[in-house]
Amino acid sequence: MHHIVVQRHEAVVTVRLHRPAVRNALSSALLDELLGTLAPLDTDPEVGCFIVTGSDGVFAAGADIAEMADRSAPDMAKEDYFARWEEFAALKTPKVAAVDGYALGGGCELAMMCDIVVASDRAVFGQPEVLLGVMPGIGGTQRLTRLVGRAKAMDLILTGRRMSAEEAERAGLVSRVVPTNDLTREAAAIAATVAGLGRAAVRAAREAVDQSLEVGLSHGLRFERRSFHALFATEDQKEGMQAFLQKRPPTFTGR
Ligand code: CO8
Repeated sequence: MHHIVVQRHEAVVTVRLHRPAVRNALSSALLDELLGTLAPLDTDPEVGCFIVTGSDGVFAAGADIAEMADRSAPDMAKEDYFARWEEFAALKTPKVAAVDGYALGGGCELAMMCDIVVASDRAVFGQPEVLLGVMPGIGGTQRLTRLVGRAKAMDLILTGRRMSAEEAERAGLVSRVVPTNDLTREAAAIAATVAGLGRAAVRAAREAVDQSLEVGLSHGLRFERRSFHALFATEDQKEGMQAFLQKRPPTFTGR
């Protein structure tokens, strides 16, 4: 592994982007390593949450500009460049992004592909692609607009300006902002909480929330109800409800 560092602590797997010389720029090789690592773990019943993080002061400075710079339009179309990032977004295991410093371009898009975004108070988000003569290409125009609304998405994407963690939280891109020194601990605590819950419930809830970005209300409500009903086939549903009624903590088994 050259571009990421992977650590496992109980049911939580942390992936640290590690291309310090280029501010964790997201190359195709990095994506290969990321998917090669996380896709098999996505079906591992012992894994309950992923954390994606960067280094001190840089989450990721975007897609790898050097890799793209000389490509032609037919090259990009033929490869369907960036399409495989959707495989990352589609992983069923909940993903926590722990963002310190720059999350620009593809870095911001990567954070938005995660389910819970915890940011340090010095994190900076932006979609600066117009400054390079291009536009967001890993979901920025779609996810950012759904998360923060058209007015702010246009402001950020058409000017390329950066926004602070505080503004990103106010706008709905970031779940929590914490002091920089607390970032790792906070992300680990969130991931441990999620990983300790009933696996089927967490995965179904995650998928249902994301459906709200895809479909209309009545379809989404139907999807939610069907998923809710299906959870009554799990032992964790019986255990969770019985434990509540018996006034004791639940023991979830993932079945
Ligand atoms: N790609 C490749 N190399 C990079 C990148 C990047 N995204 N970002 C930084 N680097 C390299 C620099 O070239 C530099 O290399 P060298 O040491 O050889 O000169 C090294 O990293 C350090 O960079 P800086 O000196 O600039 O470091 P600073 O700490 O001063 O600044 C910043 C850090 C603010 C993050 C700055 O590097 C920066 O602005 N980076 C570019 C941010 C950006 O524009 N991101 C958007 C990239 S494009 C994208 O994500 C999606 C494109 C969509 C295309 C759609 C196609 C289908």
